[in-house]
Amino acid sequence: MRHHLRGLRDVRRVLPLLLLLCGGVACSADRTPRLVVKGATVQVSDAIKGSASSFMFVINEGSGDDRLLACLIKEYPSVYVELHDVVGGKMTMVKEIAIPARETTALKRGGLHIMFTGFPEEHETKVTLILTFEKSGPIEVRATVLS
Ligand SMILES: [Cu+2]
Repeated sequence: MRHHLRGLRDVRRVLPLLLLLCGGVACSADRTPRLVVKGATVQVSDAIKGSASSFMFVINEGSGDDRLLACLIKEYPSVYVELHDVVGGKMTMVKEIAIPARETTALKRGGLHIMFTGFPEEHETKVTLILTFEKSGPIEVRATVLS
């Protein structure tokens, strides 16, 4: 009886380790994206009132592709959001932003970015962006507001 209980306890100890290995290198068929977002900023436009763009680096350390589908500002949920790219020098709305596996996708000036309309004139110096990814789901990111 005592021996049996001991065996159960050992299984319980080993199980999390197995799961951990499976999430990492052991399961090569695994196609899970692992996202880290860094350097997020919101640049308020001085030319167009209420207009702002957001830039950041989305690092995908996983072995699966992902896609950015939407964004929301937690503090200002009524702000209108679009995903944009710049094609041939012209800003164009896009439905999604590809986040390929093992790559860093830069949202930057003159390229892919998030566009806000109706960004409040009086605002916090930092806001929380809720980024929604197809596979990774919602990720909250603190962004510095530059004006
Ligand atoms: Cu734009």
